[in-house]
Amino acid sequence: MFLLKAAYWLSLTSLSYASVIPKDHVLKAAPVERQVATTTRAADGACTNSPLTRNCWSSGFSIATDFDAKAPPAGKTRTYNLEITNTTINADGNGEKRVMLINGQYPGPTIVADWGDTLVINVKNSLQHNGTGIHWHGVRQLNSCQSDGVPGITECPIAPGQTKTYTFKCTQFGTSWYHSHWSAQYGDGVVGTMIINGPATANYDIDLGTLPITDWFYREAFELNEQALHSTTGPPTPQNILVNGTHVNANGGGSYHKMTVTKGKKYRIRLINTSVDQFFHVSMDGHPFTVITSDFVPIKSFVTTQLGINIGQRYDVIVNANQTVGNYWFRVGLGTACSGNDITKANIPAVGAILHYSGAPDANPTSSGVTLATHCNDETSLTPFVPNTVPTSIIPQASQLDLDFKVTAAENNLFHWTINGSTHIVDWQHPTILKALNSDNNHPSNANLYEMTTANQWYLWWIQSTSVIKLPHPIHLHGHDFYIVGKGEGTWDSTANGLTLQNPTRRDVATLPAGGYLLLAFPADNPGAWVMHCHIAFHASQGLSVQFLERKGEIQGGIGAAGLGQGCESWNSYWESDARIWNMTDSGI
Ligand SMILES: *[C@@H]1O[C@H](CO)[C@@H](O)[C@H](O)[C@H]1NC(C)=O
Ligand SMILES: *[C@@H]1O[C@H](CO)[C@@H](O)[C@H](O)[C@H]1NC(C)=O
Ligand SMILES: *[C@@H]1O[C@H](CO)[C@@H](O)[C@H](O)[C@H]1NC(C)=O
Ligand SMILES: *[C@@H]1O[C@H](CO)[C@@H](O)[C@H](O)[C@H]1NC(C)=O
Ligand SMILES: *[C@@H]1O[C@H](CO)[C@@H](O)[C@H](O)[C@H]1NC(C)=O
Ligand SMILES: *[C@@H]1O[C@H](CO)[C@@H](O)[C@H](O)[C@H]1NC(C)=O
Ligand SMILES: *[C@@H]1O[C@H](CO)[C@@H](O)[C@H](O)[C@H]1NC(C)=O
Ligand SMILES: [Cu+2]
Repeated sequence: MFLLKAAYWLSLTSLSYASVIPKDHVLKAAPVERQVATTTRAADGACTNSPLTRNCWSSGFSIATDFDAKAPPAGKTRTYNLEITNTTINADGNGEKRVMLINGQYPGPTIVADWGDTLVINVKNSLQHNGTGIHWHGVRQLNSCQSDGVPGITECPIAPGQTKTYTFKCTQFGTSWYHSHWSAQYGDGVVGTMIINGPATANYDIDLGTLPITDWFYREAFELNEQALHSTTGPPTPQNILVNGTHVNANGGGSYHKMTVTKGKKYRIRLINTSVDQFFHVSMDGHPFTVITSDFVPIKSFVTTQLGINIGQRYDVIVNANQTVGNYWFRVGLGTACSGNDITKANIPAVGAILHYSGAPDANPTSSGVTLATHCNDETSLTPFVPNTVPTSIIPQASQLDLDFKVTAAENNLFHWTINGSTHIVDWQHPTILKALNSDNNHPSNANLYEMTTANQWYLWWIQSTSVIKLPHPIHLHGHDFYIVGKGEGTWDSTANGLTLQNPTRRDVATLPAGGYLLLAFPADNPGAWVMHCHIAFHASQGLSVQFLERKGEIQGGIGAAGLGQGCESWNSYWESDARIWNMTDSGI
């Protein structure tokens, strides 16, 4: 099955491909089957990236490059200015809702760079009464942890009126998003998408860009978060979903997002789940997806009629516009096995968006499609294109992190998740890396801090649910991709049975199965302080998080550090002044 797929895209590259890519980059090619290209453009003999040679990039760099080892060295510097303001928006025609937006847009501007470029992003906090901090989801931040954007871990929050500059190199390529990491704030609109151009494992003609899918609540995120913190019946449910920032609503208003295509071309669509609390399943009527990435990791491409996407996860897919000219539904189904959503009960034509062929009438589709799944489990068969092996020796050294919860009746039934008995609460005024740079090793127990001390040693983290509340949790790691060595229901038996050490799935968000375990491995190859947390915003606020302090003595003053102390001075003077009208009520992240 896979051989055919590999042959498929290799067949679309020119014969001179092998002679221009350095030898260690030449793929073990399966017998090449000739196929008719869907585009009129010819293959590029120089092996630069083009519709028929998406596996190429530039001299010495291709889809076969080990991006842990190197990235194109002399990239451009690209500068973005983002300003967060307090405003209102009517995203789905249901009426104005109070939000916090980036440059007045929802989603915020798409940040675009090439593999190897350096991004310089100035974030101005123009809110009157909130701090902020922006995290560039999935970006490795190699030696630039000061730009990871997690208040209380890698910075003090940006105080009202202040600007912070984030500077980092794009060592990987693909699709991602950025969002506020300051309490519940991203649920109020502080979200945008990112594209880092690079090679790909299958060919396409046109990049349609990012397609963020999110749950949409009619009430404000901070208010919902308070409700979730003091609820024993679980978080509130959303009233709608938005595809690329828009959708119809249950009362008949709003509009569908439309993607226009030309028959005969192939399109890349970058799917991102930017939800606060929704697992989605997506499909395109009559158009199977060729999946080429999971998060920032290129995978051996495969074809599927539907995909499940958990919060924070991304899949880049290619759609072949080879059907009869017309309109087709892009369908979004909810992982109703793990969450509820009012929109599933609404009498609307479909939940999703429209694939519109040029030349077709402007109308809602009448197409039909596959029945979408409702489970909340990750996709399987995600095989990284560049293989890696996790050493067997780490299995007996697995560090257990037990997941449970506690309810404090005396604090109005405050609901907290615990990891090894402790709820993660950050200290906005004393971020971990500032302490590390000041050689202050005094961390409170609710810092949930685990050290990774040995350079380049592999560590295996065993997240084990021990809770009577059995829910799937999308676990996200900063500063690294992790390798998913094992997962399952129940308790891991500590043996190697059923584990994957040869080229396991590699990504930055993985779902902990309900009531089960997740075994995540990664080497200590990036000094910094990196959080690993559940990406359900309500659960992160309820403390479902830990931080890894990795090689603390080697944390770089490096790029971005100049602002760290100054940022804390500004924050502390705001936080200790009368200008502050609210307290922190959650974990802070
Ligand atoms: C946003 O504006 C509203 C209405 O003026 C105000 O009540 C709220 O405090 C503001 N929020 C922030 C974070 O500045
Ligand atoms: C989503 O919207 C943005 C901004 O309008 C646009 O650039 C992008 O192409 C859209 N994505 C898709 C897949 O249609
Ligand atoms: C996004 O993740 C949430 C939470 O797990 C899930 O409920 C939702 O279905 C996902 N959305 C998509 C489009 O996969
Ligand atoms: C259309 O494209 C898909 C995906 O590449 C392919 O599986 C299918 O066979 C094609 N159908 C036709 C009618 O060419
Ligand atoms: C968490 O607690 C378990 C059980 O007490 C213990 O074995 C384990 O070492 C702790 N985890 C870490 C990373 O310290
Ligand atoms: C914030 O917390 C402090 C200490 O608990 C308390 O004195 C103060 O009244 C609180 N402020 C607000 C606005 O809730
Ligand atoms: C942030 O602003 C929202 C209102 O916009 C408010 O509910 C929340 O308490 C604020 N949080 C802090 C810690 O200032
Ligand atoms: Cu969770």
